[in-house]
Amino acid sequence: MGRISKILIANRGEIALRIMRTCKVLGIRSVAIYSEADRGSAHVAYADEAYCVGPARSVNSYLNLERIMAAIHESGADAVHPGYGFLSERAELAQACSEQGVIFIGPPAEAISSMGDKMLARQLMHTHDVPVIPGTEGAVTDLDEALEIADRIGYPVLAKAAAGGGGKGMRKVDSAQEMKQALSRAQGEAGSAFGDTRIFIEKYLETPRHVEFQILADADGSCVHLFERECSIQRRHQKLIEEAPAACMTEELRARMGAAAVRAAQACNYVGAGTIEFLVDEAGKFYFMEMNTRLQVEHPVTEYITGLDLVAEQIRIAEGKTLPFTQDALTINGHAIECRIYAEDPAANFIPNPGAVTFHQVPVGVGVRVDAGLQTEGDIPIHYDPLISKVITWGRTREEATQRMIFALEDYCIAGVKTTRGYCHRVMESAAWRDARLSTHFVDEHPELLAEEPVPSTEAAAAAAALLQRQCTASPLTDRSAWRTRWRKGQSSTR
Ligand code: MV4
Repeated sequence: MGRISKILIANRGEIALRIMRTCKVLGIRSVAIYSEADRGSAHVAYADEAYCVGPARSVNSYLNLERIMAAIHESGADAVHPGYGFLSERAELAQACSEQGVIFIGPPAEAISSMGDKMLARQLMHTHDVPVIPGTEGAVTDLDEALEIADRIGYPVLAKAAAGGGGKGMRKVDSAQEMKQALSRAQGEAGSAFGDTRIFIEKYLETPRHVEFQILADADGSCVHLFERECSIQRRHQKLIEEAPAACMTEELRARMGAAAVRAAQACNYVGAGTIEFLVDEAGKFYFMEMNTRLQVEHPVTEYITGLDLVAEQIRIAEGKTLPFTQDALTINGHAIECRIYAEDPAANFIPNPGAVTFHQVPVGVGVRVDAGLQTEGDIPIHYDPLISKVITWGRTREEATQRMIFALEDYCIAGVKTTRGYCHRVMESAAWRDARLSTHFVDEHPELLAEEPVPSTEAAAAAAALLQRQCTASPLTDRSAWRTRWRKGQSSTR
């Protein structure tokens, strides 16, 4: 450990740029890696140096541990930030770093492995007094055992892959008759996706909310939580809209869930930034679902309500510094919302719609932040996650943050690909969102919010951007003629 002076960012797109921005603020040099498909990407241009790590396909580049370790050595980087996705939750990268004397900006390899096994994590949580969903102790070994457990906890149940996460290898079972087929299907899926056929069974929660707690832990064993985010609006097991704090939260529940989140982190000797995901049922009971051992896509909403820079905190922790605050010093300020702008077609089950973004101008304003992977134009390659950017707004209240989001999405000018912008805008204007009637089934329960939208043309987006520009230049703050008139008349500026 010790001072970090050069960080290699083992990632691409908006998160690579986000991390580099903090590096710049802290006076740390940044090293980009890129695949052949990303040669012209913004994250390559923004970095102090950049290394090609292989061809377009992720397995050959952003997941290529050998090439990445070689880039670390060649650049002389003393630390690696993995971002999210790719190698961020592979214990191998953390392990390789510690063997090579490179600082991994993330938790110890052991914490990654124990939380990566969803069944092991469940057992660990149970022994540390963190509530888990009623279900099996370990893996189910045969059909009879599965039927017995399901009978005891009551149908419907969920068969989940031990190595799973993100909804893969998950099967709902409504009755005993369905058990045999559900088990073999879940096993088959888990086997081909993870090479691990172990399955466990949980009570199926009908309409849960997804509430997660951000935690920070230092190497001295101190741990705090940075409150919660609600991420119930998802499609294909991928989050789309998040907010902090959760609209359904009470002070009492927050205190209990926050304490459970801290216990969860301490149970696996966690160090760094992490997230404990919970499901909350209609009765307000909460259950541990999984722990994410990385910085998450939706971290900016937490940054807005706490005033912290989570990447800077990660770097401080990785340098061996102790947390600069205690739990008591942390408070929630206002409300923040994130809408993810993906190159996808919402009307076609949100299938990816990659391609060339021919025009891109992001909104600005008080309480508006945009983390984007490209500037005025660029490609959304087919090889990776089609996330283009994230629009994050802050307000004193949920209503103010929503209003700012509505205008920010209207001012977002983008052409060339179909995006989730319009869909997010309709969600923001819906009564269900206003009344915070949220659950993990939100997207399915609101088909009226889906709409066929054409691919926006470059001309239309450029015209919209020009109109916005005109409104800005016509403002009394920037119009020079208005200023001159007031100066001549000797008036003080009162507008
Ligand atoms: C559940 C559940 C209901 N009951 N477990 C989805 C992703 C994976 N990490 C676990 N998931 C779920 N587990 C029980 N016992 C419902 C889901 C779920 C879900 C959870 C959070 C956010 C969105 C979701 C969408 C569908 C299902």
